[in-house]
Amino acid sequence: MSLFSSLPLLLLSVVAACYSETVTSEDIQKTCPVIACGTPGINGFPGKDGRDGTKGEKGEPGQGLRGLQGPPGKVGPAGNSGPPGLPGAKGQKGDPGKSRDCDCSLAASEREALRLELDRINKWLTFSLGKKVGQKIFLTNGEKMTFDRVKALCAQFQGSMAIPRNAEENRAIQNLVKEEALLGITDEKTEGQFVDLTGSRLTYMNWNNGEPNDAGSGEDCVVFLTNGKWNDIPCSSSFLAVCEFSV
Ligand code: FUC
Ligand code: CA
Ligand code: CA
Repeated sequence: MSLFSSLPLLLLSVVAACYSETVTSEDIQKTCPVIACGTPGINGFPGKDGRDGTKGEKGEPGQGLRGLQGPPGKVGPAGNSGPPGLPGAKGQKGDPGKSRDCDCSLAASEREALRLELDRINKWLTFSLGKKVGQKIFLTNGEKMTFDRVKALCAQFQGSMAIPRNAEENRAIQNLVKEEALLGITDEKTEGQFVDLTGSRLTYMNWNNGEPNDAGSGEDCVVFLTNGKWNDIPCSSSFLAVCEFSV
């Protein structure tokens, strides 16, 4: 190795020795001014400790005694809601409800008095009219009108057009009327098929001989003749109005 190539190394060793913390001023006087060319220098002092290395992996648990248990952790988030619970116990009986048919503003004795009075008036009317059959009564206002107008009139009084459903009812109408009267029967929808005003087929009929004949330009309404027989007639014709009411 030549002097020139080893010189930088030599100088570096000297500088390192000058800046070492462990070197005393006395040592500096001994070492620093002396640079003997051609002869190898003495070894410098060890350098400063290097920087800390990277953190190592976690070690195995120690062998000593285990420490005391730490305090409990924070409360976790609420869990999902559980399934529905069992039905509760049956409640107590409630207060009496209000009936649609009962005017509870009246005392029971007042309601009873009203009911008796209605019964009495009902008997006078039935005796006077004398036409009650079963739970039905036929009434007339004595006026002649068309089918549509009779239908509206009866509905206005919470009744419906007269329809004799059996021989007894037919006789009751015969006793009431002294002229031809309209019945609540029509074959307007299907020719020859007479039905009531709800569209139901009839189970009782009392046609006059040769009727119904749908004569002329057509006959889809029905009149009750004075002999108790029935005849189909045009709905535009006017006859006696008779209604039936349930009693
Ligand atoms: C018969 C009836 C008709 C009409 C006419 C005067 O032909 O069938 O409905 O009453 O008589
Ligand atoms: Ca007809
Ligand atoms: Ca006829």
